[in-house]
Amino acid sequence: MSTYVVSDIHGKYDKFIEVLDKINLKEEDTLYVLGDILDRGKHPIKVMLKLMEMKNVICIVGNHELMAIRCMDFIIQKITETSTDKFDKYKNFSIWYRNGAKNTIDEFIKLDSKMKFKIIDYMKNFIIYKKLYINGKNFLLVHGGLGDFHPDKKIEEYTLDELVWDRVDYDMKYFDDIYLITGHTPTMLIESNTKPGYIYKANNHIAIDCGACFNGGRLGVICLDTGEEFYSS
Ligand SMILES: [Mn+2]
Repeated sequence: MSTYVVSDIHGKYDKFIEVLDKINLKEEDTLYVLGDILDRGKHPIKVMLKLMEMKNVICIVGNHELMAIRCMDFIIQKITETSTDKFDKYKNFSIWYRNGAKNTIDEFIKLDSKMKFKIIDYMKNFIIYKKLYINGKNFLLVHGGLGDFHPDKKIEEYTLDELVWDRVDYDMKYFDDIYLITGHTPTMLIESNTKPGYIYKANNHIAIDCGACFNGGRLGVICLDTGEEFYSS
């Protein structure tokens, strides 16, 4: 019974299948997906459909899923009326589109309507964070960071944006007894990182977005029981 974490798959279906093979995920294992499944890469919806059929996957919401949830209803509807409410939706759509939504939309609109609603429902059930205790170690899993961090602030007190959009300061140790596992920030962009392209571990941080959707980036997976790391080519 092992626990694995992956993040920021961003439509990289082949890389995802490759790391799944490498970890040899068993039925009794659990895979946490730390958000940003959608956008940028070629097959975001194909990845989502794969996750939906896997029984041992738990998804945590990323900012790209948040943007998508706000827009997918709008894509499905026929736009026949003009109201001020619609302008807000156009605005949301434009933000999502500028963040790499094209491939997600191209795949999404080809689905039948039952499947479209299934995907929306699936994403609406994503959790926001997860606390784990494994082999004597505490872990806190969240997509983005702990925006407006304060040591006494309880996880429940953070806003959705603070957990999903804000970035972690990797030079700062947030907790003495909790490893904070985050995606959202590709490890090659962490200034103090001496091993770009690898999972970053320092100051009780574990940053696992190895930039799969960028040139030279790859998909990283960590096993929380052993600390073992796995990478796509
Ligand atoms: Mn993100």
